[in-house]
Amino acid sequence: MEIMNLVVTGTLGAGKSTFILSASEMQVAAPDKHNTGDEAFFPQDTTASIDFETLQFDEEMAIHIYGTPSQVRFDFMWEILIERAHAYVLLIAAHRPSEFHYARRILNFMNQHAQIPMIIGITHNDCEGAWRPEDIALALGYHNSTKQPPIVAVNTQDRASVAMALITLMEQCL
Ligand SMILES: Nc1nc2c(ncn2[C@@H]2O[C@H](COP(=O)(O)OP(=O)(O)OP(=O)(O)O)[C@@H](O)[C@H]2O)c(=O)[nH]1
Ligand SMILES: [Mg+2]
Repeated sequence: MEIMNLVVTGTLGAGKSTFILSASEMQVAAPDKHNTGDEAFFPQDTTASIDFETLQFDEEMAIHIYGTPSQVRFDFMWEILIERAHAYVLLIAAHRPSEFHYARRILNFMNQHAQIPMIIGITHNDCEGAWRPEDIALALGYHNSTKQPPIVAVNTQDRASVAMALITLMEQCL
C-alpha cells in the first residue's frame, strides 16, 4: 500500500483541526475509524496531542494527514512529523496579522528540516479585518510572485474548499 504523509501546520486557530476533519469527510472509501495517534510515528504509550486522520482511497493508496501540535515552541514532535512528511499545508488566519510573524517562523523551521512540496492556505477570509492573500504574501517576505509557493484562499469548514486546496498540493507533488 502506498501511503502519503501530509502535514497541516499553521498559526493559532487558523483552522488546522477543521481542515483535517473536513478532509477526512471527503474520502471515497470510508475506513470507519477516527485516529488520535499513529503507531508508525509514535510508541503506543505516547500521548500525542496531534490531529490525525486517514483518507483511504482504495486498497493501494492512503493519505495520512497530521496536524502539528498547537504550541508556539518547536519540539521533537514537529521534527518527527516534518521529516516523514511528503508535503505540507501552512494555514494562516487572514484576520490575525499579529500571527504572521509566527507563520514566518514556521516557514523557516520547515525549510530547514525538509524540502518538500507545500502550499499556503489563507483562512478566515470571511472575517472582519482579513488581509488580502497578496498582502499576506508580502508580509511573509515573498516579494516576487514567481518565487512563492501557491497561496490559496481556503475555508476549512467547507469540504469542497479543502478538497481544492488538497488538489493544489497534489499538483505540487507531481
Ligand atoms: N469564519 C471562519 N472560521 C473558520 C475558518 N476556518 C476555521 N474556522 C473556525 O475557526 C476556529 C478554529 O479552528 P480550528 O480548526 O480549531 O483551528 P486550529 O488551527 O486547529 O486551532 P489550534 O489547534 O487551537 O491552533 C473554529 O471555530 C473553526 O470553525 C474560516 O475559514 N472562516
Ligand atoms: Mg487544533
